[in-house]
Amino acid sequence: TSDTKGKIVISGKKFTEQVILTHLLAEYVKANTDLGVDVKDSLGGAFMLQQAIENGDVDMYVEYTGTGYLNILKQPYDPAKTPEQIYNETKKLYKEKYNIAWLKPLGFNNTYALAMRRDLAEKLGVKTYSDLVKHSSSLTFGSDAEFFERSDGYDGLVDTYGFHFKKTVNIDPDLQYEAAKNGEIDIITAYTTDARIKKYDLVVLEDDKHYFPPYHAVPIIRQEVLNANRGLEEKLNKLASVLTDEKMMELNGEVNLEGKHPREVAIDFLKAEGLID
Ligand code: PBE
Repeated sequence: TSDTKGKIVISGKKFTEQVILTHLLAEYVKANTDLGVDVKDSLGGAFMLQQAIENGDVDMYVEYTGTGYLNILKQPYDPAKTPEQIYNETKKLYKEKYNIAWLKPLGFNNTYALAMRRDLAEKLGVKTYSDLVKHSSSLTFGSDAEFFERSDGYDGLVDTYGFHFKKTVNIDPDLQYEAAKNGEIDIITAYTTDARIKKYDLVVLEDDKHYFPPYHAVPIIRQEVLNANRGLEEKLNKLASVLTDEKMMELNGEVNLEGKHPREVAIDFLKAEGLID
């Protein structure tokens, strides 16, 4: 169990954006508070992070509203709800159930989106998920292992649209774009802030039945840590809305396309925003 005073354990999931955000939080806390910081990047998926923050091995990481709401809290998703409603309900339930605080959103939405090679999309004439249904039995579908287990994942997607894919494969989320480009997989569950969608000229199809919820990125932190450190919440909330979908995609691209280190990308961003010296 981590100390509630003096040191804070900051963690994140195992894909590029999360590694950048882990370091972004860590460098910000180091520069703006007296707290020591222990960084545990690339810890695992949503379930593992939830366990770690519940039992106190981790104090803070960035979660996404739809993931917290559907996947962790198992709430049913009503597409009529606004992103703000999803955020507010998620925040309230985490506080009640887990004593975990949802801080202010960072400003971007990273949703799943079915994507495919442009030439294939044009050949089949598909623009929406519904257009894909009649072709699905001749197409392969690839996603990360977690997607096949999630309540906002594969089973619900297939039920909602009536897909019958020829084959499904598990693939590391950071390798799926290249696999789609090379024709190894026809349909992937792209993350919409990933710069490789554009780089590889993949087409993002429209979720015309609104299966996927909003996934706004939000730092979440154990309430005990906030209680033990006066002023911390206010400082962390200075990160509210510092990012946009475009900016996050750009930062992801600096790592995935230009080979920069995630920590370096985080530091350069914080400096440019005047959030660290
Ligand atoms: N997401 C979309 C997922 C992965 C891609 C960011 C909402 C998540 O980590 O929950």
